[in-house]
Formats: sequence, C-alpha cells, structure tokens
Amino acid sequence: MRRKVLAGNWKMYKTRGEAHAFLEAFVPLISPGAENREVILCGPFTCLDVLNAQAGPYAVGAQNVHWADHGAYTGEIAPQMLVELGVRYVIVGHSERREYFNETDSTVNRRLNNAQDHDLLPILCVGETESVRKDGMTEAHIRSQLDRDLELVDLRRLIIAYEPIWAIGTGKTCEANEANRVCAMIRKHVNFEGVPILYGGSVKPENIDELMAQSDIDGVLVGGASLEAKSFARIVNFES
Ligand code: G2H
Repeated sequence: MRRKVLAGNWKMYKTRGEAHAFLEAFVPLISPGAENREVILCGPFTCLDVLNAQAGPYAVGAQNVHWADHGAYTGEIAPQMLVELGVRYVIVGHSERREYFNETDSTVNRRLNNAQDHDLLPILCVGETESVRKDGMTEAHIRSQLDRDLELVDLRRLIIAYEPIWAIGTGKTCEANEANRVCAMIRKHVNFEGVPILYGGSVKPENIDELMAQSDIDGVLVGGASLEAKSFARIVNFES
C-alpha cells in the first residue's frame, strides 16, 4: 500500500505571524484517524523555521532549491540551508516556476538531483497546458517532461505531482477519473509502482473525497485551499 500524502503549497502567501496563527488553528483540527497520512506544509522560505518549530508531526517543505551548494546565485537557496531549518521536502518544477522564472527540464533535473544529494525529498510537478491538451498531446508532453526531469533521479526518494496547468487556481478541476488516468499513465511510464503520485489543481474540501477514492491518486498538492486552516484540515481529514 502506497502512503497517502497531503501537501499544502502556500506559494508567496503568509508572513511568519500568519504561519504561526495558521498552525495554532490547524493542528487541533486534525482528526486522530489522519495519523498515518503524510502531511506536508510547503511555506515561503521565511516561514520554514516557524513551521518546523510548531508543526508537530507534520513535515515542512520548501518551494524551490538550487542545483549548486553555494555560489554567486542571487536570490537562490541551497539544499543544506533548507536542511538546517528542518526542511524534508521540496517542490521542484512547479508550472509557475517554469512559466515565470524560465525553469526548464534541464534546470529541474539539476535541482532534483541536488535535492536528493542532500537527502531532501523532492516533489516533482509535471502537467500540460490547455493548448497541449486540446492538441491531444497530454501524454506525450508529460512523458517528455518525465524523461528529461528524472535523469539520474532515485525514484525511491521522490514524489510526483500531476498538475494540469489549466486547472491551477482557475477553479476548473480536472475530473477525478481523468486525473486518475493520467496519474496511472505516469506510474506506468516511470515504471516504479512505489512512487507516490499526487494530483494538484483546484483541490478543495468539495472534491477531496472523490479524488482520494481513485486507484492511482495517492494524495494531493493543494494551493489556495491550503491557506485556510479549516479547509486544509478538511482535506487532510478526507473520508476514505
Ligand atoms: C497548483 C495548486 C498547488 P491550486 O498550483 O500546487 O494550486 O490548488 O490553487 O490550484
């Protein structure tokens, strides 16, 4: 049985004070039945130590990591800097990084490898745009991302998130059975049964139970709905 993973991606939201207030409200809302679920909070860099101090059994994740350990890379962050703050996971290759910060499959691959070299567990994001989907190229696009991004990456220490770009922050959700179909295709392509595959894109309390009931969806990567303690708690407490 693959583990269930519920990850929040706070993107560029929340000050340290707001992170503190979130955790005070969130932690008591988690039901005891959710104990064996892996809950990850991926905050902005400035909140990571707050999350580590207050998140109790929940894990802390970052949203980016550099491919080098040090150097003249203004604005970037090295893996050992994250490890020192208690970070265990890192999101790599999110579509917003690919779109706004020129992230390519090559830089994604280098970041993944350096994260693993420092024992961080990367969450690799892949997914297609609306036009790629309309052209019937979804599978080919994702296979190509996986082939390039995962060169030399250890699949036993990896999480993959399928995030259709057209469903991110738009309120448009990918139907649960379609998300499941793509997640199954990803598992088959990487040819490793044990890799947890998450779905991301407008996940909310209203659709979590249906998503988590799918055979090949092992968890979710949640943006907007992870910002509010009550709604993220409902997602973590999904009914199976
Ligand atoms: C996709 C997702 C989190 P949202 O970016 O990674 O965000 O749930 O707001 O669509």
